[in-house]
Amino acid sequence: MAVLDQLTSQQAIDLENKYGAHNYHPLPVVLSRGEGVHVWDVEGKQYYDFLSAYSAVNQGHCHPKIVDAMVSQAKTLTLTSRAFYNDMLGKYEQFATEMFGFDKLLPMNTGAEAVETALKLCRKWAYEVKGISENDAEIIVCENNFHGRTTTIISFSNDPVARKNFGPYTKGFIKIEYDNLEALETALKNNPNVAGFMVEPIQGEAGVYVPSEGYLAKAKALCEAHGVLFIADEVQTGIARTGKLLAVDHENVKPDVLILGKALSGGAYPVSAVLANDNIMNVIKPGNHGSTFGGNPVAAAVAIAALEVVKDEQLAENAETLGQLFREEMNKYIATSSTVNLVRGKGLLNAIVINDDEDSDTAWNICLALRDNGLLAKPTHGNIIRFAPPLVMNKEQLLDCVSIITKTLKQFEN
Ligand code: IF1
Repeated sequence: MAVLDQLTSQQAIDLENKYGAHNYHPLPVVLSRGEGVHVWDVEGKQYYDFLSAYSAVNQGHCHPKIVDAMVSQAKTLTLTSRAFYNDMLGKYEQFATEMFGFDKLLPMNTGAEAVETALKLCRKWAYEVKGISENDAEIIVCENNFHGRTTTIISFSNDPVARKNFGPYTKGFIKIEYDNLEALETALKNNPNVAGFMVEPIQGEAGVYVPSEGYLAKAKALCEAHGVLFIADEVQTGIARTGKLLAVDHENVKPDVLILGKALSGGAYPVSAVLANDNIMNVIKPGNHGSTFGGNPVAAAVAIAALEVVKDEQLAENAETLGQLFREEMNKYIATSSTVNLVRGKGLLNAIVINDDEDSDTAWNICLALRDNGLLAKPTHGNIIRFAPPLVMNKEQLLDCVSIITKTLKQFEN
């Protein structure tokens, strides 16, 4: 079959099944076009995208400003490696550090790479600034975390599917309960080898689990008191998703190390970054860390455009307003529902919990029905459905989506 032949949905699915590794279980829908809050399948059916590529497409699909920046830079210079300077990286680093309020940025490509970068940075800081003896540094993480899929990152996951048979695992991590300040204090107390605490401001994969109010601020204060770096993984929660530029902004917390990815490029290109001030970032010297593609000129141009869109179109404010409306409307439905237990979230990162077991297929079947009714979402943990539309949505579209969702849920009421 010629590469440019138009496939049917079934043909595309069959090809992936036959020639691709089976490392995903996608919802059966084959997309071929996207614009703003909408995507279209190969048969031309239109859908609202309520996943946004796991919050990478916050700025909407194929945002013209981001695409223009990408195309124009792609026609000029794509890659130099960091063996040479390029004329875009510095501009991007200045723009992003000013926007997020840090001295320096270290550019990478994927979220997992940025998490790895933050862990390496934290360890090196621990040995060279904090004075922990070599190989003794420990980093505290939370149960039910999701930080990516590299060997080190899955070493401190507690998801058996993500971990099993990928050992031996990387040492040096302490796992504590999420949203539990006493557990954090206990882990910090009397352990001079703790170098950092890495946390998701809202646990995404765990099911959009929002911690108690004040948790992040108090956790940051505890870290400060113990001379431990507070590392915020905002790969999913950052870039306006939760109604502020960063989710930590809800509690006015300034992380020592900030990890960004996904929507840093508006989903146009893999762009991730670690930000920190000089007292931390300056431990990184030539040769310590890097990546062939990290900081390439296309990534830099795309990221500047993607961040400008967030500011110019006031996406954080929109996410805040629409998120409140969404939860209000869903709560009205839930009040009389026996199928949905609750809705939770912040901004436009939300989830509903279905009244069924974690190993039931109800949430999956609801997502299939949502698809048939023109809205795409994906279950997590069997009975939770994540709702994360692009942040360029307007009120009318959101209410249209609420009516699709409630109409679909009604099919499942008994
Ligand atoms: C997949 C979830 C979302 C992340 C945080 C780092 C990374 C992620 C907080 C790594 C990635 C993804 C990847 C995606 C599923 C997904 C996810 F369901 F697992 F929880 F977004 F909701 N830190 N999250 O959420 O970033 O290396 O993927 O660029 O397909 O595995 P990455």
